[in-house]
Amino acid sequence: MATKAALITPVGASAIATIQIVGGEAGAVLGKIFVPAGSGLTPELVSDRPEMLPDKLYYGSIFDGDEVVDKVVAVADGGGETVDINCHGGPRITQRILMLLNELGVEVTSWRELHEADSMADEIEQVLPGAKTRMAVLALTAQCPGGLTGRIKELATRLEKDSGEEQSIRAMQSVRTAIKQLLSSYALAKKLLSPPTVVLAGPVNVGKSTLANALTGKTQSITADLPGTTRDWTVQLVEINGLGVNLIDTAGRRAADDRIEEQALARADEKLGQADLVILVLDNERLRDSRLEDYSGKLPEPEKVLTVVNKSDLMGTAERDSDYLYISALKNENLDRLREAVAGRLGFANFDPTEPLVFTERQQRLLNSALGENSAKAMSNFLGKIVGR
Ligand SMILES: Nc1nc2c(ncn2[C@@H]2O[C@H](COP(=O)(O)OP(=O)(O)OP(=O)(O)O)[C@@H](O)[C@H]2O)c(=O)[nH]1
Ligand SMILES: [Mg+2]
Repeated sequence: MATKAALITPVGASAIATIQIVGGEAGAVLGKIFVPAGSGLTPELVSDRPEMLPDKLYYGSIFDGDEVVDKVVAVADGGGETVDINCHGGPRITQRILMLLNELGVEVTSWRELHEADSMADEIEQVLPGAKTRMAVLALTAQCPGGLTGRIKELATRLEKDSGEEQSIRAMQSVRTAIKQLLSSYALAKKLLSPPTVVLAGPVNVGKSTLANALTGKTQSITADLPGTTRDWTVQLVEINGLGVNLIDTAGRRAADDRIEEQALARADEKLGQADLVILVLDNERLRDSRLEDYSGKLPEPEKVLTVVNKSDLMGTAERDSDYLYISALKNENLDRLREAVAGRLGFANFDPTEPLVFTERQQRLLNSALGENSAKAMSNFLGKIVGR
């Protein structure tokens, strides 16, 4: 295997960063650039280098020629195939050490690739730090030993039963159906782990920004009884029924007054194009003469548009159209129903985080490979790889 190295701590300035070298040449490569303190020599001049004992910390210097790049603490594992260099955490230092390693023939890569997960437990560990909500954490941690692990093991057992040919064909059929069902959960996992974009759109002055503030629980957007208040769009990460979403508030739509407003509307349209869901906010007046022609061709397909009528507190006993959800952003009315509707449109109506969830591309690939196999043994082999040994 080629010797590889990666920064395994987060990118950016920090007190300490760790660069890990993995592969048969890891120890030898370290020897070319690292000199333990006390020897007073540069790497080229060390002829009688004391052997670095495994699993011991060595304080010393990383050299580029005869120039000291950084004072570091290095440690090599028993086989000498993994070396950690704990250096100072300035990006220039870490980059320089990685460049030095690269010049010595080491392939510089990402920490993910350095430790490519081959089991679900590894994958959970890798994905968990990116989970933005409690529900995402619950869903991930539920996948091992239960959840997806449990389901995969159960499917493998079904395939491994030593029975007649006919039964084996039947088992494969039932496992295929179960796999297809599992594969459909991957879209949900992607949304759970990478917040979808929800855009607030609608005419001016209907209360989009007031609604944005109500959903985020902060006074982020300026609101005013002046049409055209919002210009640049804003984005906030909001939790909606356990799901993290990027909520975007945009400029209200009307015939633009000036060039700035024209630009604001163009930017709002750009966001509409990126939306996983658009909350189209109207008020009762706009609803009555709503022709929405100025949106023609700008809104995404109808399944991605949720129309709400705001300012219901001003409506008194006026008749309500059952096609729409009536809310009051100002008085906090029906916002729970709105949250439910948003979660529902994004596929999370009855989401149970303890149910099996396919949450990585590797799992998806292996499940697809299992689907394509024609023997129970080959299918179960792919399933085994998902769980890992
Ligand atoms: N009564 C009542 N007033 C509301 C409600 N929501 C917003 N408003 C008021 O309506 C006015 C406009 O609200 P904004 O939130 O600024 O409206 P907007 O849609 O963001 O407007 P633009 O940024 O101009 O497009 C403000 O005076 C709000 O206080 C509501 O539910 N009920
Ligand atoms: Mg606004």
